[in-house]
Amino acid sequence: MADHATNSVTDLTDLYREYGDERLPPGQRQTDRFPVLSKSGTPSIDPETYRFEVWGTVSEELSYSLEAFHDLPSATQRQDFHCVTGWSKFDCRFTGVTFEEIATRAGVDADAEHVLFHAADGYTTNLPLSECERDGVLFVYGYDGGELPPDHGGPIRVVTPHKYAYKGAKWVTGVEFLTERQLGYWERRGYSDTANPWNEERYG
Ligand SMILES: Nc1nc2c(c(=O)[nH]1)N[C@H]1C(S)=C(S)[C@@H](COP(=O)(O)O)O[C@H]1N2
Ligand SMILES: [Mo]
Repeated sequence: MADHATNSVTDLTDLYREYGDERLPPGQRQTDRFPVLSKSGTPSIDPETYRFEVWGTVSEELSYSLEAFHDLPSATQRQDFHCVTGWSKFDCRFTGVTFEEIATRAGVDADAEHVLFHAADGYTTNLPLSECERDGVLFVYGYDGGELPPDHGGPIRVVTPHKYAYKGAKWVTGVEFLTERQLGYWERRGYSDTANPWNEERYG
């Protein structure tokens, strides 16, 4: 794994300023714990056979082993984390590979407009491409200087600090680029597709 100590930390905890004056979104309460929320428990993932794959409207489909993924250029960021069920955790330190890095390597087609993230537990979640192409959307494998724990989505999860956390797939196995929107697991079950915490976009 990349040496976290040598990565300088980019502070993204001020991104709330795009949406207003309050760092804590309305209706949220701050917690120092890091609760675990999963639709169906933590899947068992064999790090030897795990693959991180990219397909769809790209010029080059990608498939990384965990080892190869850890060798990609990495970034460490300080971010806040907002769960739609009402808790927020400030100042999470995440290390991983930026969305931009992966998109560049895949060569995203000009007509790609949407992204569907796939996960090992059958979970999916979607975002417009433009909402992925920004600082903070990170494929995370390190948390607070250590490995990302399995319950929190290790070996690799997505984080989306400008959205409720259900937009960040834990145990991510695939990134699919699309010309048309395809709704994810919770988006099909009534959660908001836009999911902006500062507008309290909780339900669709
Ligand atoms: N693969 C997968 N990713 C997921 C989920 C899930 O059930 N499966 N739950 C989502 C929800 S609703 C939240 S709030 C966050 C919770 O992340 P945490 O367990 O690390 O707090 O993961 C999101 N990503
Ligand atoms: Mo959630």
